[in-house]
Amino acid sequence: MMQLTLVQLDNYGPWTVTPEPKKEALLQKLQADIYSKLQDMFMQKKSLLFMMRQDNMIAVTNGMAGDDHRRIIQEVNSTFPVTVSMSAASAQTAYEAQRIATEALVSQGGAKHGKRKGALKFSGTNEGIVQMAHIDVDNITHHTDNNVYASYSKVVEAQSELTKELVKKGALVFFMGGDNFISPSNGVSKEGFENIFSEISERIGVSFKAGVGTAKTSEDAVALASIALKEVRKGTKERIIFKN
Ligand SMILES: Nc1nc2c(ncn2[C@@H]2O[C@H](COP(=O)(O)OP(=O)(O)OP(=O)(O)O)[C@@H](O)[C@H]2O)c(=O)[nH]1
Ligand SMILES: [Mg+2]
Repeated sequence: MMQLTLVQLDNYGPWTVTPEPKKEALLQKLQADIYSKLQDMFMQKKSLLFMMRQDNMIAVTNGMAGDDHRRIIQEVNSTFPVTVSMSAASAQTAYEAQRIATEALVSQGGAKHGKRKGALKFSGTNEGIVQMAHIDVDNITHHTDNNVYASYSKVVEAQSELTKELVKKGALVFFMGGDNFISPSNGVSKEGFENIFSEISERIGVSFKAGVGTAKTSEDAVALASIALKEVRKGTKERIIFKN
C-alpha cells in the first residue's frame, strides 16, 4: 500500500487576483517558500514532497499519522499569507491513492471554495511498502552543450511520455530537475519499465535508465533507487536495477 498526501493551497486562484493581479515574481517566490517549508517538514518524517503544479503538491507519506499532518498544516498556515489543506489516502497504486485523496478533499470544499481553510482528511493506513523509481535520461549533456533550449524541450517531451505510459500501470511520475524523474510506482515490474522505456525510445528517440527502490518510507526507497541508478551507470549491461 502507498500512502499519498495531496497538499492544496486554499482558494489560491482568487487570492492571486484580489484585489488586483499580484506580481508574478512575488507569487513565484511565495510558492517556492511554501514548498521549501513543506519539504523540510515532510523530510523530518522521512517523506518526500513533489512540487507537481506548485498550487497542488503530492507527498508520499507512508509512516505518517494524521497528527503529523495536522502539525505541518498549523505551522505553514501560521507562516504564510495563504493556507493549505491536506488529504491523505492509501491504496495499492499511487494513482488510486491520489484519486481517493482528491475526492476526500473535495468533500471539504474544492480548490476555489471560499471557506475551506486548513482542512485535513486522513484515511491513511500508516504502514505498507513504497516503491520509488529514479529515472534518468541517457546522455542529456550532449543536448545541453549543443542547444540548451532543445535539451529542455527533450526533457519536457520525455516527462509527457512517461506520464502517459506510467499512469496506465497506476504509477505517477514527477520532474525533479536536470534530466531526473521520480516515480512512485508500486506494482510496476522491471519488465513493465523496460516495455515503457523502449516504446518511448522508439517514439521520441530518448532512452532512459532507472534505479528502483522499495522500503517502508519514501526517504529510504528513494535512497535505494539512487544507489541502484548509480550501479546502472557504473555497469555496462543492465539499464534498470531493483533494490530493497
Ligand atoms: N534533482 C537531481 N538532479 C540531478 C541528479 N543527478 C544529476 N542531476 C542533474 O541532471 C543533469 C544531467 O546529469 P546526468 O544524467 O549525469 O548527465 P547525462 O549527460 O544525462 O549522463 P548519463 O545520464 O550518465 O548518460 C545534471 O547536470 C544535474 O543538473 C539527481 O540525483 N537529482
Ligand atoms: Mg542523464
